[in-house]
Amino acid sequence: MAEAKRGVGDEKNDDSSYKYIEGLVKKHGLGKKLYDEMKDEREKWRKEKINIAVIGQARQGKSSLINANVGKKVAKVRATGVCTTDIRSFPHPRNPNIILWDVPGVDAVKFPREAYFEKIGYYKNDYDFFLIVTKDIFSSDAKYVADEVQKNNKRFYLIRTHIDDSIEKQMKDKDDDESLEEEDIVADVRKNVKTELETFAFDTSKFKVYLVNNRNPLEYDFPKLKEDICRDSVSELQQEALLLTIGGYGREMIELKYKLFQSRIKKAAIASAAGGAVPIPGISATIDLTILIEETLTYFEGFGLSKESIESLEELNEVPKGTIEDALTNKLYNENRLLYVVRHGAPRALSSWDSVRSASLAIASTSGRFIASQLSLLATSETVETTVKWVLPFVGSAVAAGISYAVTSYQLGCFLDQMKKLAVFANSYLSDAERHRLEAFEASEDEN
Ligand SMILES: Nc1nc2c(ncn2[C@@H]2O[C@H](COP(=O)(O)OP(=O)(O)OP(=O)(O)O)[C@@H](O)[C@H]2O)c(=O)[nH]1
Ligand SMILES: [Mg+2]
Repeated sequence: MAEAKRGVGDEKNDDSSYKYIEGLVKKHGLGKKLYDEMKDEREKWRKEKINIAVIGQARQGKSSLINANVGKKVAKVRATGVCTTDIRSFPHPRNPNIILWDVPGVDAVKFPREAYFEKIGYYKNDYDFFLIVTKDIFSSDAKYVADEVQKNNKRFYLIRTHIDDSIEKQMKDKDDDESLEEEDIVADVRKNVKTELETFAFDTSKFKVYLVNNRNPLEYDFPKLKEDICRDSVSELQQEALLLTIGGYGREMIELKYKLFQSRIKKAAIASAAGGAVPIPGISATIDLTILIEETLTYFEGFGLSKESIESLEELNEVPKGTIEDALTNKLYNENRLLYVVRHGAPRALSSWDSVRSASLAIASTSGRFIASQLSLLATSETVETTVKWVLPFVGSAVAAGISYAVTSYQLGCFLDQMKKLAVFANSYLSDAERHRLEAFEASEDEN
């Protein structure tokens, strides 16, 4: 095995990585087959089907929970009126293979226990996990559902909605001279829910209850809920699909995503190497650019750092439009001009073999030329050279392929590290915004 130092972003350049790449090159050779294989590998998560049942009695906040999870109003929310008791499905707008099912709870008349699982399409829809929703107390029916689900080795999450309402009501009801903090109320609700669950013989050391406000998925236990859903995934593919679709903020979430993106870098770099073997002068940098841009934009979206995500973050935090976006853009501009150009200037590349071969559209633009010039500087750097030496044994005489691998791997690694910092930055901004929200809330209480 070749002796070479690791390049930044090349953390996976260990023995198993070496064998993985060597095996792939032996099997497919360098070229279209390997390029396509690596593209399929990076896109596989989109085909992963996940059915999530959101279950509960009428008017508990099921539809609102679905909307809060997908970040869009897909399910109809009603304050009053006759509620429907049918089963409805809501494919995630960004990934139709992740489907949230709005499912009525056990009901003595329409959905009695004996026929319940048959009626809710449990066997047909093959739900992967359940979100059991209540705005008040969990009943023995919730326990019944949880037990059945567990028998089938499926998982469930207990969700108590309307925590914002509970806080508001208690604040209003308190005596004038009583000192009551929001945290006290939340702690109290937590304690009560635990006691209720113990009444129904739930093992509360094993199952937590997530207190949420469906009107703001950044608050209370919502981020933790998303994080646990992703963390509990039954396979890496399921986790990738969940992380890239339902996402979410929070420090832990950033770590999970960072690890996922690290594992994608190798696949992107191999694809680049496969393309780099094409003996067309000058094409190597073009190929790097195509894959590099697409992969980088995937990380931006995944981290919730796309312009669209930042905008909805501002809305949820009720900060003036542009506040977080401007702060983020300034930081990026000052700290990593190349990444700034990718986020703000690069057209989304067409990552298909044909577009790669017929020269990327991206390279024709001013931003594309800037990125390409930076990459060609990088191609001659010492860091890249050491990785090229490492990779050369299996790309043989195709030095261009080695350079493609090394440049893509190094540059994506640098971008990823910078994006992680940006995600942490946006996250800390969130905490500030949350603090402001609380201050505003307290001020309005003073006025009342
Ligand atoms: N304050 C607050 N209101 C909520 C929350 N979740 C839901 N609501 C409100 O509660 C009402 C019912 O919410 P839905 O999401 O329609 O509840 P549902 O369980 O889907 O109701 P049905 O489909 O009619 O059975 C609506 O007015 C929502 O805006 C929450 O966490 N906090
Ligand atoms: Mg509903």
